[in-house]
Amino acid sequence: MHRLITFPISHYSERARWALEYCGVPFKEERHLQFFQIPHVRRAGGKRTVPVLVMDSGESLTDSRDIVRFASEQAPADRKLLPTDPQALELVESWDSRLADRYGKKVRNLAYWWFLPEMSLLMKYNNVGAPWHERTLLYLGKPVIRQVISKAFNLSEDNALRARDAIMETFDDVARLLEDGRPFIGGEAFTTADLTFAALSAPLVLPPNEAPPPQGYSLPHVDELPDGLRDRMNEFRQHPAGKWVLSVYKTHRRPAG
Ligand SMILES: N[C@@H](CCC(=O)N[C@@H](CS)C(=O)NCC(=O)O)C(=O)O
Repeated sequence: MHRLITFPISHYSERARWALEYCGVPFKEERHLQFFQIPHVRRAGGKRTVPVLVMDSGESLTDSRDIVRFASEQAPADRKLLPTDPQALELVESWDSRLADRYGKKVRNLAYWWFLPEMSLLMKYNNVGAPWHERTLLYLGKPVIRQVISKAFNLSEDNALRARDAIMETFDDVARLLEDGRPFIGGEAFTTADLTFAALSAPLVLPPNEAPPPQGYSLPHVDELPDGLRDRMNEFRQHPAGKWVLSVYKTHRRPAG
């Protein structure tokens, strides 16, 4: 069985998890917490980021993009995530890269900026399914985690505002693309561009997870948020692109079979 090394709350991990489940590739998820992933990732041949897929063959895929492509290769014909038509493929790949490279990092920074002050709520979802000793040590490190993460990602009010504006630009671009009535970014078929946009946007719109914990993506429920945070999140949840993400989670966050 392939092993997928993740953080429960990582949106890049969700991108890989969703692709594997959607394409019907069996795998076992190994959830770790921030910093504790490093030895596991290194042993698997990665640098330090999750997700990493350790395949049956012993080889590893150390980037979510490669895991999505691997999943699509294994998928039955009606679950492929890459179009065969060259023009559609070009559009899908260019969106996929733009989203995965720049956009995903902006979302991570804004989501940490929002959730770090809500440490108890963050920990409740951050830690789901991780080993008990990692949970205990992260809990003990709680007083410094906020500073360490803030420093690592250079979080500040100004940077959060800049991230919000860049994210909104992408939301507007996606909404504009969908205005012609197409159901998906690349046209008629659900592809990696849709999966990537939805998975990487999930921390901003909080789609409900229908799988029993510790399966699926571990995110707070919108009703648990303090009012101020819920209001900020509603800007994304009520945007046409945000509504589209929520609807795609409902219709396409389903395993094959
Ligand atoms: N390009 C990578 C990015 C993955 C990434 O940034 N993962 C974050 C979690 S969302 C991570 O592992 N951060 C831990 C670290 O940087 O130490 C991919 O798509 O797999």
